[in-house]
Amino acid sequence: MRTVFSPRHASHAGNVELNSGAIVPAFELPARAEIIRARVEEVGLGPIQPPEAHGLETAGRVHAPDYLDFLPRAWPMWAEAGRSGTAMPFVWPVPGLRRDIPPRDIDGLLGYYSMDAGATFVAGTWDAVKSSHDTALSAAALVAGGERAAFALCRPPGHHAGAGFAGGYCYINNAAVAAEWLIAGGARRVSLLDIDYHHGNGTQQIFYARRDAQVVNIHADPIVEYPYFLGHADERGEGEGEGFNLNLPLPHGTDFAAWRGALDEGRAAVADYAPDALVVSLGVDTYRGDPISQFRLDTPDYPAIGAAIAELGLPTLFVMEGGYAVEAIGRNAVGVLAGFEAA
Ligand code: SS9
Ligand code: ZN
Repeated sequence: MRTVFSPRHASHAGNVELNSGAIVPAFELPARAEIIRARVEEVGLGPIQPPEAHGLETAGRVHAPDYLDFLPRAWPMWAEAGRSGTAMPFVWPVPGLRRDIPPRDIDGLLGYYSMDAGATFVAGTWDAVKSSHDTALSAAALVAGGERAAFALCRPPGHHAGAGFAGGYCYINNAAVAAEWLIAGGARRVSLLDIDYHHGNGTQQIFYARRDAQVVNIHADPIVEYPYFLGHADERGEGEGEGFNLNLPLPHGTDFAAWRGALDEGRAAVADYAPDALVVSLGVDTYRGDPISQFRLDTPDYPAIGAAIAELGLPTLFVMEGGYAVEAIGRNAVGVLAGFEAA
């Protein structure tokens, strides 16, 4: 399996985040992608290639144009206001406040275009976000070109980013853009299977009213876990998309036996849908050692996940999402891919 990787991810560095009432170094950091890349080489998964540059036309069909315009402007506006460090919102237009007059000030705009304080900006953020987007599309092109599978080693991740907002370390929804591109290129139906610990609220929102994309999420129950406000089992899609969204929430403490049951249910839904391609949002924050998550999967479980996904027999694009146990992230993420390859 080929891996697409851009060293430009590394310019998104030094961010801080709010965690339990303190400002701490962001858990989503450059070493994550570097350790996965090193593991791809170590196990000989296949060639590693840089992405091609892509325009933002496809992104403009899953994201609001004004939101996409804001992303490259966020840091320059912050710097223009005389600030340094990490740009982060502190006020949001929740229901009861107005969204119809976008603010002109950077503090207002950061809140206007985000769901939380977790998608922060430093000087190199936009370049990394764009390279992550290019990585997803370049890997999608490998799959569209006939490869059985490809790995988009995206950083930053994407699955929390919605049509008009950033959040949870995510800016452009790489998996959604890739799926949209596959559909525009002739796929009649695409399934998105999100196995990150956190519900992929952005991906769900983007495709919620569509029947040409099925979204299946296996994740920690939002009643007790981030993102809290989406990801319940009764969310099944709307309009012509009704029946094409499946949420499989699981409790804190879930082990591989129970998780595997949800995967089997998700796989059955994908098989029923009979898509032309599969996009896997590959998060490995389900790992027992993850510092911000509470499932109990272990390193030997990840190849079994890859093998189970391979049984679907679909052209498959793996898109990297979360995973914050840095020392284990290479073994776990590449474990899924190697398990897929071996099946
Ligand atoms: C820790 C709270 C969790 C959001 C986690 C987003 C994971 C993306 N400060 N913050 S895969
Ligand atoms: Zn996650």
